[in-house]
Formats: sequence, C-alpha cells, structure tokens
Amino acid sequence: MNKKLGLLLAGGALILSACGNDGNQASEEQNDMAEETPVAEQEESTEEAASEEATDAVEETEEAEEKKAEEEAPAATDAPEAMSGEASELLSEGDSTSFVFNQTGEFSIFCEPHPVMKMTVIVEEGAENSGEVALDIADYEFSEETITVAPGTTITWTNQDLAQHNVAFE
Ligand SMILES: [Cu+2]
Repeated sequence: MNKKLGLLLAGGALILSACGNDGNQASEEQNDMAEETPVAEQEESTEEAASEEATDAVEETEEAEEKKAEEEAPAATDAPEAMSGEASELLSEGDSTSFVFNQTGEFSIFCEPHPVMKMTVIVEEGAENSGEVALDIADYEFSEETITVAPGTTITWTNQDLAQHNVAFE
C-alpha cells in the first residue's frame, strides 16, 4: 500500500464516517421530529381546548349579561299601563310614579287628595313626545295641563311639594 492510497482511503473513510454521522444525525432529527410531532399536536389540541373553554366562558358571560339585561329591562319599563281607575300611591316630597301610555286617546288625570288638580294626556301616533317624559307636581299643580305623547311613552311624575299628591286616572 503506498502512502497516497492510504491517505485516499483514510480520507474516504473520514468522508464516509462523516456522511454516516450526517445520516445518523438526520435520522435522529427525523426521529426527534417524529417524537415531537405528537407532542406539538397535543399542545395544539390543548390550546384549542383551552380556547374553546375560553370561548365557552365568553359565551356564558354574554348569556349571563343577556339574562341580566332581560331581568333589568322590564324594571325600566316596569311602569303600570295608564288606564281608567288606575292610581299611584301617595307621593311624598321627591317621590316619583310612572305610567306607560300604550293606547291612543285621551286620559284625564287628577290628584285624589286634591281633585281640583287635573291634567290631560293625549296619546297620538307620531307625537313629538315619546320614550320617557318627566313631569313635576308642584304648588298643587301638574307641571303640564295637557301633554301629547306617542304610544308607548312612559310619563314619570315627581312630587316637588311637601304635601302628598298622587296620579289617578278618571
Ligand atoms: Cu294633590
């Protein structure tokens, strides 16, 4: 064996071993990847589950808020409907009472302790006053003698007098 051939063989062996190492490393990497892939999938599915849980939680919160809104909504429009024979409790100073006017027509209102105190609510389609209307009872008078409102309007009266008044429908 001459030196040159020996070097070539040695070089070849080095290359082979290097290739072999590369090959092993590559397959090890593949193995690693094969091992890692299910872990990654697990992590992803865990994340998905977590995000689903988070979405569920958000949905539950929204549902709870909707329920809350549904429970609170009637309270805002809790006012009894204005109709003949209806009457509020006696209102002390600062107290309020509300009625919702759904039916078109004319409503004659008076104060039971002081029947001279009168006012009229006219309910007409397309009236300028709608939604929530605030009136006072002050100096033994309703703050409006006549008011025209759209159907569905809620009128709230607040007593500003020391004397007790109420809102009654003829
Ligand atoms: Cu009165």
